[in-house]
Amino acid sequence: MTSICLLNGNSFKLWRNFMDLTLSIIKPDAVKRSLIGSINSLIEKNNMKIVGQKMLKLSIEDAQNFYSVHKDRAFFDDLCNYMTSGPIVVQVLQGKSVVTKYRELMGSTNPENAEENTIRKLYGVSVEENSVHGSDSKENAKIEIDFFFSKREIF
Ligand code: IDP
Ligand code: MG
Repeated sequence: MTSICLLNGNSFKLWRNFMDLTLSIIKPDAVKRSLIGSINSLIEKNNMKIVGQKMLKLSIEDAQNFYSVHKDRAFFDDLCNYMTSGPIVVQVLQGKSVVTKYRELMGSTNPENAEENTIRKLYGVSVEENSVHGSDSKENAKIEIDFFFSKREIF
């Protein structure tokens, strides 16, 4: 009986509550080089589930809002120009401790310092064009997911 209960809808929703969500962005440099499939494959091989995904192009205002935490940094204008230079893929990832887990798979901000087999080591071009974004905390993950997704777009 227990195993049947574990499979019913309510129990599935309860189980989902133990799984975290994070926001991932496949940045313009990676989309331009046709790396969406390769990056998604790494995400899935590492037991993170893509539960929301769409391609879009940010306006300059979108980029400035999304990266407002960096507005006083010297690289802010360049970063916003780069993030609006082409389409991006925004994704919601689900998994146990997925915020930390995806940050680990991404690697360090500067690809030169990133660990072997991380996305940024494999595909990053420079400290700016580093192929992917991932939320840095559970709190920011919620804010960033809400920035891009409505509830009906997350499965
Ligand atoms: P993160 O993406 O690893 O969390 P952040 O410090 O939050 O790194 O920076 C946001 C983004 O800004 C980086 O992913 C990168 O694209 C860009 N960036 C960060 N530091 C620099 C820099 O020193 N020069 C140019 N771009 C930078
Ligand atoms: Mg960051």
